[in-house]
Amino acid sequence: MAIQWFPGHMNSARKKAAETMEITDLVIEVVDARCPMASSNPMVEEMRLFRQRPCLKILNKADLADAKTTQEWIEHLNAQANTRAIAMNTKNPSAIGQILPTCRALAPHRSDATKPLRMMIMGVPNVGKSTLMNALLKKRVANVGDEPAVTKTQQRIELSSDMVLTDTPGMLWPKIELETDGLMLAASHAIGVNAYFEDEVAIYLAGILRTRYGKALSARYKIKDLSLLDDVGIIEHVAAQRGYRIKGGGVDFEKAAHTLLQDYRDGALGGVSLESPTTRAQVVAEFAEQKRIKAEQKAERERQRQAFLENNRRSNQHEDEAV
Ligand SMILES: Nc1nc2c(ncn2[C@@H]2O[C@H](COP(=O)(O)OP(=O)(O)OP(=O)(O)O)[C@@H](O)[C@H]2O)c(=O)[nH]1
Ligand SMILES: [Mg+2]
Repeated sequence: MAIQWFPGHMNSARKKAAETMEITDLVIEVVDARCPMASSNPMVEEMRLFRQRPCLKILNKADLADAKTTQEWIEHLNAQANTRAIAMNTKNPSAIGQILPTCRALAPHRSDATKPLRMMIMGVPNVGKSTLMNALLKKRVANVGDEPAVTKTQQRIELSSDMVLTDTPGMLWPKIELETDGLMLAASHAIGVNAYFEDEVAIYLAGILRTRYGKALSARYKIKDLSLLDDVGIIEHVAAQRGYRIKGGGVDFEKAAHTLLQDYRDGALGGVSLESPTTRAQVVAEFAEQKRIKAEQKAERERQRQAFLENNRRSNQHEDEAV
């Protein structure tokens, strides 16, 4: 089952964001560097393109991502029209100085007190929007916390006489189409814990770690021969290695699943990226192909239904004529 999370406050946040977009010159979209496309909100894209606003994408939590893959994403995103991308670790924001000059360059017509540059920070929950706002202001004006949906309302702050910044609540969208996007968002802690099963998400994460980050995975949990374990086996191994047991003696799978997720979230496995421009292109192409096949099957079923109805109609007509 695809993971979905669109609580009521996000619907209000969407309406409010659409209003604020009208009086915004530039969107700063904070995405998760470990899954920059899965964490790009299509609603933000739609709103911003409707108003033709440029976008600065901040690939945040870059300290937790695979540096090589993050660089590939930066190049990929910088090739898009009206978009600039910067990798960032807002907890240790040494690159923070790049942000405002890049924003100015994206909206050069807004540059003085009569026409201040109006920026809106948007993004999925728990990705670091408020931390970024605080870092830009160099003081704590917004609450931050490691759980989705800390910020509940917009907050507008003057950065200087010619720059205004609005922080917004984290937003997802009503239907996450790609199942793997939901899994990536849940693994990266952008989704409320009641909207998914941790063991399902951890099994997905184990699959990525096994195929792409086998060395770090084996080192962390002292796995001797990773080729002997499948995704579920990895979590069972974590449980055994940590001594997680349930009453009666079996392994505590849920606790081990939680540990794996927490280690990924804390960076204990080193830099991990869940998707790259190449894997993304593959997933999108597969999804489009599945959609095409489903549409063809639906059309074929409809064709058969119409043929059946037509046959019925003809045979009824035949019988009527015979009487
Ligand atoms: N490792 C790491 N953690 C970060 C980074 N930026 C933010 N965090 C942490 O991520 C968590 C969420 O940060 P917030 O700034 O509250 O995120 P937000 O996007 O405002 O979240 P909502 O308001 O809930 O949508 C906090 O625990 C931050 O300390 C980063 O660059 N690297
Ligand atoms: Mg916030």
